Amino acid sequence: MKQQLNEIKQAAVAALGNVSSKAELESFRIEFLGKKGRLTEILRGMGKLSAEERPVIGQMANDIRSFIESEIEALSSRLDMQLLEKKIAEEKIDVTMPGKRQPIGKKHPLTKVLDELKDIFIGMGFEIAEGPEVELDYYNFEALNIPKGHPARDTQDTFYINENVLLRTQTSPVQIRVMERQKPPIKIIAPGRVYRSDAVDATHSPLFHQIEGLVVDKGITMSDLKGTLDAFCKKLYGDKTKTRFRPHHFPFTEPSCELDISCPACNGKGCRVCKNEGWIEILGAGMVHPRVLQICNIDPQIYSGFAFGIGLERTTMRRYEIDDIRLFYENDLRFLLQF
Ligand code: 2NM
Repeated sequence: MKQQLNEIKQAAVAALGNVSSKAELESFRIEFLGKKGRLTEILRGMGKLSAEERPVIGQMANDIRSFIESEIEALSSRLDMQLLEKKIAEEKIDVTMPGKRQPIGKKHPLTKVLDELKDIFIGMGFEIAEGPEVELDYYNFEALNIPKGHPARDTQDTFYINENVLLRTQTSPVQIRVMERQKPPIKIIAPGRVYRSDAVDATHSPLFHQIEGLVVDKGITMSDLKGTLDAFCKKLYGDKTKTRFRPHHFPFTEPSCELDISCPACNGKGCRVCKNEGWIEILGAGMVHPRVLQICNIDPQIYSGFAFGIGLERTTMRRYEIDDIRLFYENDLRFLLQF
């Protein structure tokens, strides 16, 4: 039996030398240590042995079993390691491969100029107010002292959703809403989309953007209007910029004016940019009509205010010498990548 056991050990060592995969290793284990394996067969015959022989053979069989088990264990980890190394080699990343270029986006020119305008007004202590683009007739017209029958109400100019609901034609309704719920002092700008039923051409679009400003407090006068807007123009167009206020008419302000700046291209001498005028119209403004304050429950005997409105498209077109408003909305990268 000793002889048989030694043969099994030698056979096991020889067989192990041919094992090159986990599957082969498992077959090997079953062949030698399995329920019907070669070592197990031998141990079954132990009953026939004498009392003296049995512990000696038993000890020897156990040693061989331990030896085979530890060989299996060692080979198993070697095979695992080989498998891992193979996997790592196959998954190697070539860091010299060219990467995928991620194009970096840019701000739309309207957004750039809007951000600039907002920064200037925030620097002067204004807060930013927002409101609905789908607005009530009341806030867009009635509360702004634009009576029924006024040309600005003409259905040709306004997109009506029904008799009482429309797309706002200015951002002033935002300011009415603020005055309704917030008592003075009020110092806000209301930037946003506005809508007018205009035919599209180089200077008209049914959707455009406005920034309107409003200041209401005790003792606000035309001097505050002039000083604030003069400072704004100098910040936007440079310190040398001169301003000129011309009388105008708006239903929601009294008195009203338009503001011109000296042409930044020629310093007022006259050129192509200002069409030889030397001046360029920038915005409309005025002292808030007492009736508008009254409607918002602000006592015009105690409070007064000024307001103004600037077109964002017009301002941006002037800034970058863009001659067609439609370029803003076409998303043509040849245009957009220039800013
Ligand atoms: C302009 C010109 C003049 C204006 C008036 C108001 C309000 F709500 F206070 F009545 N908001 N904006 C205003 C005044 C707007 O745009 C050219």
